[in-house]
Amino acid sequence: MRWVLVMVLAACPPAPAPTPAHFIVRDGFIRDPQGRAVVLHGVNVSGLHKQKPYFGFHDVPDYERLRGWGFNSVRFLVSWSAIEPVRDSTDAAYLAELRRRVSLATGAGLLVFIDMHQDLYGEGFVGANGAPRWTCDESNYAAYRPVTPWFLNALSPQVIACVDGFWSSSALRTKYAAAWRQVAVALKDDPGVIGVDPMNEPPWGSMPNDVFERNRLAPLYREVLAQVRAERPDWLGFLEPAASRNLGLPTALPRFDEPNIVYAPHAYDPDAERGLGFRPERRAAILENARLLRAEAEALGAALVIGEYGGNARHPGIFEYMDAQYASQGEVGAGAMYWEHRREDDGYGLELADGGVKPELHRAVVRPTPDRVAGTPGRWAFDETAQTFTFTFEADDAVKAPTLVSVPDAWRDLEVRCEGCTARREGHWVTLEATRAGTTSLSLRRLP
Ligand code: 9MR
Repeated sequence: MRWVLVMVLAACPPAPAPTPAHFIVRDGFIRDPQGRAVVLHGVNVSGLHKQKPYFGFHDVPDYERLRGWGFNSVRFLVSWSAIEPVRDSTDAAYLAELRRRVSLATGAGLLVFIDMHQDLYGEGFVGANGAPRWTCDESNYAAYRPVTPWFLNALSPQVIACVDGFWSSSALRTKYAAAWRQVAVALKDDPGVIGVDPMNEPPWGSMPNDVFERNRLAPLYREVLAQVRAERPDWLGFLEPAASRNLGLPTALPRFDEPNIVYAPHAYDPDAERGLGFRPERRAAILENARLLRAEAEALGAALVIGEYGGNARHPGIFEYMDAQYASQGEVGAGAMYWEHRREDDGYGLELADGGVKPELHRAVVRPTPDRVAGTPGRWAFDETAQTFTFTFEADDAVKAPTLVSVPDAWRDLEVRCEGCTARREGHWVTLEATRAGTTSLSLRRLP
């Protein structure tokens, strides 16, 4: 006989966030110290970090607002240009401010991993960011003529020259890893920082992308991991494929000997990225791509976190686009980080310039999501018409801590159905205790 427990739960005040300590990767998932699978569901903070002054508006109330929407994590952007604006000279004031800014997020109970960002090589190119100006010859910056959309500039001969210059110089790569060491020194005492994403959307320059991933990118990742793990041996490596993955080319990254690897690709629809909006018939392609990303993660022996997904709410189809992303993440059990937490009316920002929400975007992105799972996560999904979230997992009775599902605070009253578990509302979560090992199913319906 199967027992179905039906309850109506009301929201109650937040409980303290679970204390993070030592995270690992096992069987395709990040695991917390209690052995629970951790599903990162967060935002990128933010494009404002790409240029001087390298930080944005984000303060404690902003992070608390994100918590109230059910987010549990932040991909926090740093820039090599900010760390080492002048060759061989680290900006200590930047690193001190970085430490303070990151602590605002972790203090609000968010888990943080650090992304060293770049778009189009570096600061010397108009509209680009990442590597400091001194890392490439000035003649390249002078000859550069940007085109739109921005990412086509990856084909600029001058950008390619600088990218090739970086990948062919072991001295520059070592300096890059040394900049990472400085980040680790600055942040190593913060237990809420759980890992590093060594390079955003790595550009492959003029090399074949598979040769690049094997012979250039993987060695850089090893070098960066060695540097940061000298300070924080427990930090997870959120490793991205070459930026060519955004064009649909499968990754050729090799399996790493280093432990605790998270595969951290990005997921965008190419037409939407070109500003054309999202055609609903592209939903199947989003789902299929997520399956391929999970297969690539498995081949790497890694967990899967989609480090960026997002879109411009002014463009057609934003709800359908983000709904497809949510469905794809739930189908393959992927963590995912929205690009980006910014205030802007015409852009990917999660909020309007005045701090208001973008309703169509919000409806698809601010939804219940598994946070900690005492066992192996199965699928989760959301039925917009029925306003119902469903989630199944295989409960592991060796894991004693409860399963937590993040639920937006605005979901005041819920109808909860639990098969094989009991549930209660606690802070930003519905907390589940499995009553037996094996398949456990939860459904949450938002009551009007
Ligand atoms: O959304 C960002 C856009 O406003 C910038 O012009 C562009 C170049 O800096 O970067 C966009 O953000 C991208 C991010 O840096 C990397 N992944 C894709 C993001 C969305 O296009």
